[in-house]
Amino acid sequence: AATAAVDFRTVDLRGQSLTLAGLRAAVPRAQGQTVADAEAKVQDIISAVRQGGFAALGQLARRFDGVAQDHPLVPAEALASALEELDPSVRGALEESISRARRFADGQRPRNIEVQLGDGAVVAQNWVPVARVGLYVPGGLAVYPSSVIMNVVPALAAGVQSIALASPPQKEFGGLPHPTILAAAALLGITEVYAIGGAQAIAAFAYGVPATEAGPALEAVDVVTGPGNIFVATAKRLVKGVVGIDSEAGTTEIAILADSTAQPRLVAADLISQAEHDPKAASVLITDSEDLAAAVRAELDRQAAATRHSARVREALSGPQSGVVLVDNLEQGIAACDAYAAEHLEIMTQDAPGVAARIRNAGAIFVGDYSPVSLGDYCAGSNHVLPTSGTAAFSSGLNVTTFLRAIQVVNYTRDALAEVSGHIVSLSGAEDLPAHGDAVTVRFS
Ligand code: HSO
Ligand code: ZN
Repeated sequence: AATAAVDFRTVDLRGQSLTLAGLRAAVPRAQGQTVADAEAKVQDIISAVRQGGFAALGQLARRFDGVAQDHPLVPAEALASALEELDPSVRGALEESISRARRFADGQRPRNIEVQLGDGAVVAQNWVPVARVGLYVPGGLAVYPSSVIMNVVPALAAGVQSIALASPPQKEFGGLPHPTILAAAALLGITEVYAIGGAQAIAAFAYGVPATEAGPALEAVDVVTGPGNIFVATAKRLVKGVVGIDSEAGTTEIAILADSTAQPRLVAADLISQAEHDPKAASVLITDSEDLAAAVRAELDRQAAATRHSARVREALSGPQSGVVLVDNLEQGIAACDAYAAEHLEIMTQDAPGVAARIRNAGAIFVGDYSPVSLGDYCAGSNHVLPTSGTAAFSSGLNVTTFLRAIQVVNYTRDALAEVSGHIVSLSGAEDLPAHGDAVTVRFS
């Protein structure tokens, strides 16, 4: 009902000295519907695409998207006309977003290095782009032209030569992806765009799809990236190893570490902004101030009632994955943030930059009152494709290096090899692999 309050639960960690494992178990998390739960369903989809190719993709498009489809490749004319018809203010915003993302991505490009380890002993490391990538742009409850930018810009900055993009077919647009997505792709010069959604898009990219009478083959890629729902994140986990992936960028999360100096109105607005994505989205406030927690609750009730996607927002805020975590002090707050490993972490405390510098686990960190997650979603220059559900403890948000490999190049002279040949022979003996040693000594006999 429109007047229902938000049921934002409390996890009270005060007075407890929990280990990292204890903290991890205590912080709010989605129950059920994890990547592991979705694996069986997603494996069926991947197998269907591998076996049935475009015919199977057509059946899945009918089943999940309600459209008839012979071949998912988007015609060049559709890309061109989407760009022509793009609203000028949206075009201006996309261009600014692209420009900032480009400047930051260019700055991210790692430098090749060369280290001299002795006379004539040189080891270098060269960053080399992968040949071909498949970028996924979601389109379920919302459409995400911003995600086109977040995927494409770092791939271009890395120097990737072949870029394919997929986004779900939309019934109301004749089975093509949303026109704003097509326009964003066209703006970036991307010409290979497919109307394929969800896990089936990830499978098509990973394994490739043979040509049919209806159209050309979709060539398999080296790396698949992009955000998505639980099924997309699961598909990426399942194809990892066949291809590279960025991270498991699933259902959105925001955590906010705030103290008594934070402004409840802003805290609530930011929690709601990400809850808007999905009824399963997670919004978590971590604070040592009971007063702030109470004021944020009141603001959540007020703002959630007034927002456009009220029902979705209330469901997200009231789920087990959302709530307030009460801590004794900032110290415990930082530990809770690290245990939670949020996709997005906002710091709204005194000395926000100092606190931000102490965080170890987060997909991206937003510092102070004027760096909301929405800024990062659209126009900061940072990337919004970020690891979710705790995977920020070991993976990074999408960036230029997602599309690069570091190739180490060894170049020793005769004298430089001679200098370490005795050590090689010793170690080859210790490992009972004498042919390794022989391969060195043969050069000097
Ligand atoms: N917050 C989402 C990205 C997004 N928000 C796109 C709006 N549009 C995941 O980081
Ligand atoms: Zn967002």
